[in-house]
Amino acid sequence: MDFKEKLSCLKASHAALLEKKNEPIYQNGVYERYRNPILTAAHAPLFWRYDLDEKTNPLLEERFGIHATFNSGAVKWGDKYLLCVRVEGADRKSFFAMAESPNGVDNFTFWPRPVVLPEWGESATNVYDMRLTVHEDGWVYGIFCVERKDPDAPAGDLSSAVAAAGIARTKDFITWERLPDLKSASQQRNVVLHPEFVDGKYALYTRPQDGFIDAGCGGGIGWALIDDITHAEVKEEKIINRRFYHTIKEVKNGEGPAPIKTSRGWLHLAHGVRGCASGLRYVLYMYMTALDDPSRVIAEPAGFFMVPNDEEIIGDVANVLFSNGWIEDPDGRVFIYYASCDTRMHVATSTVDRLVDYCMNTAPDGFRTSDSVQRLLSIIDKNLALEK
Ligand code: M1P
Repeated sequence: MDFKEKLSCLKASHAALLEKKNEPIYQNGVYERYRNPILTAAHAPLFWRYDLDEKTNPLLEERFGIHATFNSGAVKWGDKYLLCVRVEGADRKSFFAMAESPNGVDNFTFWPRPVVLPEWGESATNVYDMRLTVHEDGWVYGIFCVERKDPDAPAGDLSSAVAAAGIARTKDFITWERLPDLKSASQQRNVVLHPEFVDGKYALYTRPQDGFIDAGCGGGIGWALIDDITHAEVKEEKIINRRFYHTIKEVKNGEGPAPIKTSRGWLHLAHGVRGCASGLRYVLYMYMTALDDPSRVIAEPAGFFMVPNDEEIIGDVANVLFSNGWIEDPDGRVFIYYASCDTRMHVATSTVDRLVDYCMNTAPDGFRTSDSVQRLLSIIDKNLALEK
């Protein structure tokens, strides 16, 4: 095939991928999972990956490898479903790029250019996992992890890093104003801005951690009120959603997207991590907090909300589901955007009513096998009584 033929084949298969229709394939009453990943590395525009000039690239070779598209922030903007996607190149560096869909479940298309994020402080080695919050102050905030090499790492240790929360804000997702990184006594990842002021202050869900990977004594998902978002500092932090022995969040947990406000309380989506023979296993779980105090947990179903299914279990970092974006439509429909294995993006749909019902009417964890049996027996007895 000559250059032109090769290029036209590439264009045809890329267009077919982007136009592919999606459909729900699994439902358990709480949510529907969709058949196709909504964004993969192959969705990245051809003009990102190839030099399309025959004179300089006669063999039509890729010049910029895109490896993965995952952990995306999400927002409804006008009539578009927007994702702020973590795109990872072949060089392991992540960057953000916006993608949009007309219906939230398929036809996701990247905007032509990636987000150009202004630097703050020492230039970041890596940035990732942006949570978007449409705040009542009128800005859309993006809080993301900023990774830099640990300056105190012993010579020869090329892995130790320091994680901090970077903060930027925008009104169009093209121009971003970078604010100073969150000042905190500990390292931070999975930091999320609450959409409303609380006691007249900005409020953050945090995840204090002892080291770059190790949540250590961090305890779980934290809560901190911030006086000035343009110089954000964690002065006091309390843990509102703890890790527990022998649960899906034994090793670590972290807030997902900004919570959704409902008439019964704030809906939260989070990830929990446990260790097993195949390494760390990341699953999604939900909880709710009080309307009058978003830091007070009022419901938390036992166990996971979603785990990686057969196809989702394999990827760059196996056994991982992670979500940092969801969208509530005015009709109450909720689009849950989640990534599998740090590799690709998926969608599941539900409604605010169904998610609240799930949180309020699924029994909480009793932390003992005997309690699990009692919970099961109460469902069985009730159902069997219906048949009499
Ligand atoms: O590889 C799984 C996830 O690991 C980290 O999450 P956490 O800080 O909770 O361990 C993040 O790097 C995340 O991006 C990644 O998906």
